[in-house]
Amino acid sequence: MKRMLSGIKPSGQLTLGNYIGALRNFVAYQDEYEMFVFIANLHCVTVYQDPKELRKNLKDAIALYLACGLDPQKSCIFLQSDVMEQAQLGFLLTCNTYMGELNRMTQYKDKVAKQETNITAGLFVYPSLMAADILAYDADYVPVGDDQKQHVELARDLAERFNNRYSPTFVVPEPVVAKVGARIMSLSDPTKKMSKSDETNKGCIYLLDDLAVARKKIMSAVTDMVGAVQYDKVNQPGISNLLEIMSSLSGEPIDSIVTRFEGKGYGEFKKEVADVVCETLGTIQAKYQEIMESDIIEKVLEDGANKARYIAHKKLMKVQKKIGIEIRK
Ligand code: ATP
Ligand code: LTN
Repeated sequence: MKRMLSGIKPSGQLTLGNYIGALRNFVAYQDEYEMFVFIANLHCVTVYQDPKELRKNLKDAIALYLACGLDPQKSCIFLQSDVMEQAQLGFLLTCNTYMGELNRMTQYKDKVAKQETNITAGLFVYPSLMAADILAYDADYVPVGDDQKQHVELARDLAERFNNRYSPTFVVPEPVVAKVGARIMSLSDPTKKMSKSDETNKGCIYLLDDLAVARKKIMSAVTDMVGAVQYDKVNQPGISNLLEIMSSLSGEPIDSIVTRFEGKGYGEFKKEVADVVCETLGTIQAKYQEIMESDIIEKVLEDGANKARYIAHKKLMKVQKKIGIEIRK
């Protein structure tokens, strides 16, 4: 069975973008692959987080993993910081990454371009840690949204570099980006990604949003003056985004939705999008409540960390021997 791995940062409450672009796919893949899914809590602190909020977001994220259908019997679910080997491998890979490569990472470049202050060294080297997350487990595939593809490509480069410099050690991973829903846009500005850590973003639907609030956000989503429900990302980014949301949640192809709404107004269309979204959120939230009331989270994390640590430890030892910093057999 091929192995698949991915992670989400608990840098805020999980969004509909995270669900459509990531979580939903993890759930679908867990029957087909040996799945490793973790909470990237180390990645998360590359930007300052309020500790109290972080604790809440972290627990909610795990509960939402389970509520969205990740099954601990099928997937190894764990916390990044529980596997110290991952961070140690991260350091070793940082020593095999060039500054120029990190300088080229769009996520970092965007922050620099926005003249954000207090960009940390952790944020700069984050892609090398992400490579370690992936390479420690010999993941064959890494399902991610569009914005993370470049980081997985760096992980490939680092794996190949290490394999060539020393000897074959790492599996070279492949990014898997879904055709529909890889980049859900903000409802208030459909030229920007729907992002959980964008505080000004009113166009973001959180998985734990009150259903009435979520409905209102959709009904007031920015559209255009064209007046026809069509998939045209350039001229109708708002409507196209709603079409992607609806299609990925209902399974109905975009073409078929477009045909059904021929000659109909945006109000009617938005109402149906809101119905589909609220149905999804309602189901997730009911399961989330059950999970929060149980004591399953700690057990899941403990089992996940034990399984993950075993694999990452073996890989780290192998790497350290090849580099020459470990002399014991
Ligand atoms: P942040 O705002 O802190 O950067 P984020 O919401 O962009 O966070 P991440 O934790 O970086 O989310 O992403 C987790 C996964 O969800 C990644 O695979 C990412 O590509 C995917 N993802 C995030 N936002 C979207 C979106 N708007 N559309 C599709 N996929 C998304
Ligand atoms: N950087 C990713 C989260 C992440 C990840 C990973 C995803 C950290 N390590 C390894 C896939 C594989 C993000 O911000 N979404």
